[in-house]
Amino acid sequence: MRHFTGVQDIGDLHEALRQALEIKKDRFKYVELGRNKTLLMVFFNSSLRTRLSTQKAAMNLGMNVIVLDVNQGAWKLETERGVIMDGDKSEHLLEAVPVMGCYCDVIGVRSFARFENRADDYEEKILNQFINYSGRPVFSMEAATGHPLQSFADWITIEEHKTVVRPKVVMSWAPHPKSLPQAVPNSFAQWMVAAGYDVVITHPHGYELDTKFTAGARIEYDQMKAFEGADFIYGKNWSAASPEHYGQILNTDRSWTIGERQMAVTNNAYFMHCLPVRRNMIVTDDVIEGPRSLVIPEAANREISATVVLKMILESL
Ligand code: AN0
Ligand code: CP
Repeated sequence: MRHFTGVQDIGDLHEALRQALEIKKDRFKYVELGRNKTLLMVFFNSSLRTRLSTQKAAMNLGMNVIVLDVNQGAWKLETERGVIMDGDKSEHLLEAVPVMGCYCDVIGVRSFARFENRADDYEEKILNQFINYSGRPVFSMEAATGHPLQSFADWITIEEHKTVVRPKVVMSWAPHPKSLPQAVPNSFAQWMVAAGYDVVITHPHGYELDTKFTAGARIEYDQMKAFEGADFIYGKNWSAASPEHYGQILNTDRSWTIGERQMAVTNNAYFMHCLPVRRNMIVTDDVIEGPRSLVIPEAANREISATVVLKMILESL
């Protein structure tokens, strides 16, 4: 695997899971693989888990790590061609990216949807500029439309906790005060369908995700109906994905906040969320603190998914 931008890049899913469980038993098994190799992590947006878990993964593999927070200390970057750069941006991405490639062997990029232009976001313009101009293998640390390292970790977590071969996995929209990207729900839906689970997505009207990511999942607009018999509940907010309302908040109905009322109709489901989460907007204190909450094991598995992905990339160098 050279680049990692989605589930399609990982190859055979069961082999990936086997490697994940192997690494979980012995995180330093491949510590020689990354000797004298450098990972550059480039952040256009904030992060806690991705930053720490990916750096830890690189250290598991013996790599050196450099972190660049583009908005803190680097030059402000222009991303459009043809712009007369007489404003506040001092450098163009088309020089900055190949320069970054000079100092490392692998690049991880976090670059959220900007909600300025749907086509640019859905074409993954920034991530693709890294792929096309850095000369290095590139992996997504959450780009405009996907967060595959998160979904891989979520999948490992479900495999570790499921009690039936094909669990019912329900992803539920929940309210949030700010516009959030569709990256996490897109990747989660796509990865869960690829894993062969019974996948249901529930959200208010207007929050339909792009079918490129949700094909194979069922949509149920009635949240309580969707939750019936669920084995896993995945809470997440996202903003509207449609061209007419792209990036907008269309609904703030707090009856969608996931609490004991909804969890009561599930099959004693586990609760999952990628974090960071706003309590009592997305999920109540009781549910997230309850015995069926998997939010911490999911975060722990981010180290494992990142180690597998970096290992596969290092093996391709
Ligand atoms: C981001 C999002 O929803 O995509 C990152 C989640 C991993 N969340 C926020 O910006 C709060
Ligand atoms: N889940 C996740 O990616 O968290 P961060 O935004 O803190 O990295």
